[in-house]
Amino acid sequence: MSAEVAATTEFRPHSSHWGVFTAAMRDGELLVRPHPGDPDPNDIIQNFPSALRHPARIAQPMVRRGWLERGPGPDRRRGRDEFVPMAWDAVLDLLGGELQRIRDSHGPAGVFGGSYGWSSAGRFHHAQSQIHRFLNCAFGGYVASVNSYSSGAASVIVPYILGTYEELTKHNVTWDQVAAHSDVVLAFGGMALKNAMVAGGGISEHVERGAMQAARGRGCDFILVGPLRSDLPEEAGAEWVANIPGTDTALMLALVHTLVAEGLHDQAFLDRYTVGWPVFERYLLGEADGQPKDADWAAPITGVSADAIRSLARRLHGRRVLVTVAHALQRAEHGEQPVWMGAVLAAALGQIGLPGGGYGYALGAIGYYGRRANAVPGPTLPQGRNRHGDFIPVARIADMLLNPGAAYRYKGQTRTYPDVRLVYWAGGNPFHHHQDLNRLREAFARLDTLVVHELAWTATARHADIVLPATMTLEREDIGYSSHDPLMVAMHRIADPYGEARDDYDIFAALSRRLGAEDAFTEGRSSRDWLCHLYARTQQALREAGLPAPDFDAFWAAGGLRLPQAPDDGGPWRAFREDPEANPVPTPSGRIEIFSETIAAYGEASCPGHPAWLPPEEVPGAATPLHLVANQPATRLHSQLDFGAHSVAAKHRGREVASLHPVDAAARGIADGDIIRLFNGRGACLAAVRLTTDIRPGVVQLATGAWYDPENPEDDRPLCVHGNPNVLTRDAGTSALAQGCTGQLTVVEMERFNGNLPPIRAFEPPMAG
Ligand code: PGD
Repeated sequence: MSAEVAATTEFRPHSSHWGVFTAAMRDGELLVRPHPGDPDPNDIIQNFPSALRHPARIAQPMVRRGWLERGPGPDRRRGRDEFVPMAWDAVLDLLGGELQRIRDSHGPAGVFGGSYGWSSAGRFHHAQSQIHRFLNCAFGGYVASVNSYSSGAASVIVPYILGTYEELTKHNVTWDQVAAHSDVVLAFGGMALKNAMVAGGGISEHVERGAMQAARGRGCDFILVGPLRSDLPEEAGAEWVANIPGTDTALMLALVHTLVAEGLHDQAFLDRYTVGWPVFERYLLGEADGQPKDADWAAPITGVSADAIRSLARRLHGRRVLVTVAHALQRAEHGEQPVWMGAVLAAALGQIGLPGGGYGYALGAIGYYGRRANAVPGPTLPQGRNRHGDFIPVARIADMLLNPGAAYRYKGQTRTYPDVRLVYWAGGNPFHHHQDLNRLREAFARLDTLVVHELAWTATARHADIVLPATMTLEREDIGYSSHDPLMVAMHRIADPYGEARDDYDIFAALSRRLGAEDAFTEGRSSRDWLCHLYARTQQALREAGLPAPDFDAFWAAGGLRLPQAPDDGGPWRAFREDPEANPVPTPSGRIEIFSETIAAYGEASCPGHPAWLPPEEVPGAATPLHLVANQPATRLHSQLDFGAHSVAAKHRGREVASLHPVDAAARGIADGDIIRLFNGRGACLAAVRLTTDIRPGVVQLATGAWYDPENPEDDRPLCVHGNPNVLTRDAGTSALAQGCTGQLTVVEMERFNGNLPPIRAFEPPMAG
């Protein structure tokens, strides 16, 4: 169904989550150039040329031998078996039959179609939207997932305490305001440029480095609180407060305690704009539990001296302070607390709603946060209505598969895990994003059937029963759009599909036909028809605003369209500050909730009615004395195109590189460039060593995204020879309130690896027999 457009030798526009670019095929080689208007392009686009025709791509449909021979059912051979190539018609008949069987015997409750994952930037071929539309329109519904691995705790707690998650956190303070107005940016977890370099849907301008440089040039102080100095760029000239990972809530409590003890807090702001301060203050001052949360109390918890905490608090008084909290902090045990406590610290400083001040939750976490919103809507594929309605919090997938029928808590409710028999994934890689991968393997072994659409042989594809090869974004047309970037991109097709790969849309259209619901899914449109149809929404909005509204052909020929943007007027927080009665925030009280009666009434020990320091269960100890920070990588997005040259070049001896402090290395006889084994009770992986003093002693950092590569897949807990930290992380929710992912932080031990270095096989296609 893709429009038949020849691969192009001219440079044509395209887009990715890591930025807008142009590309061309010349003499069989892919050439990629960043968007000329981008002040700070993302080098990750240079993964494309080597990835396009890499043998890690999936060339034809494949079915796992054991599933083919014995039929659907639980099987520990998943991820260990060989694959049988199959023609498209035959494999679609087989899958159509299996979907019918599941629907007849289990109904929509038998299928998990959450299919979490970032897939690609184009708004039509976005795989997660395609699969949801297919399951809704052609299958009759599915068990869905809610929230995200990025912000599972924050997106749940914010509506109780601040209001609308999107508006009141990530977008309320802009980079322009920081450049022009902030005196102090107090960044918990920093704002690493590698994160801001990425934006869902693709952006044409990366502005963060320039904004920090401008703010710094004006005299703004950046203060980075976190174990990794690299979490703010050099341009910010930041002071570094290297706290123990996972202790930011205690540090914030002590800052607020100092403000209160020294009469430096803004009581008038708290009285007018918040509810619940008196309850919280009793806890803060120790009237509730006998323990004041002062700097002396926080010092041993956080690893920051009491004097440093007190002097930091004093420096915040009377200045335009912006408090930011990175997504990373809430991707850990009790991740709700730093999000909530960051808001309380900002409220106590009284700056919320002022230009460049207040609370910028997650500012810098993604490239389109802190930017002006587009004034007209962009294209979105309608996903239909899921009539089934059941869901799980996204990071509870292994729990669900291992414990059908079990009860769990979420947002004050007791819910029950469904009995899922078939999991269908398109556009995500749970062997990248999920925690405790050995447990995930156990969970997938319980299924009848696992179906995966992928462009490359990720570990998820290797664990599937039916693997359908999907085109890569460069091999199809689409529209690139991000809600806070003015350039809507006509993404031209650059290259022909690899092997027999097909667009996810075409695969779902063919399956819909087999389920007797083709029209319900396609509405009679080809891919090109859909692009025209989705574009019409933006065109109509432009026309209604009295602005030039080119037709689709003109948009396509121009390669893109600059969209109007809303003014930077301070948004809902400014309006709230000016008149809280007329412009309440959408919380139960209409104010910032420092104490939430709703949350308190849920009675969860893991998330009480006001922010609190809740010591984590998992702390360094004798067997695992080090913290492991498993953060986002810089040379790829998550695990995408890990086989691309830019990602591979950043590895050492083929392994992902872990950063550690020379003191921790010396204590174990480890030198720069060595290979180490990182391990804990859940698993083990190899990594290469980079020694640096820009990390707090006692902390090891290993980015996510190296493809899971078990040395011996037959083992229950194989060594990952490549460096995927999710073999080590813990599969537990942030709290009973949100059940978010806690993958950012765990505890480990390490040793020098002295054995023969096992080869990396993650990028070789699996055996086909
Ligand atoms: P990606 O590697 O982006 O990871 O998890 P996510 O699953 O999104 O996976 C996308 C997959 O889609 C890739 O395998 C890619 O090849 C495939 N793909 C791309 N385009 C297409 C297409 O058109 N069609 C199809 N069918 N497939 C396509 C990310 C998740 O990981 C996120 S968002 C976060 S924030 C979490 N972060 C952490 C963390 O900080 N620490 C740990 N330990 N773990 C994390 N996991 C989470």
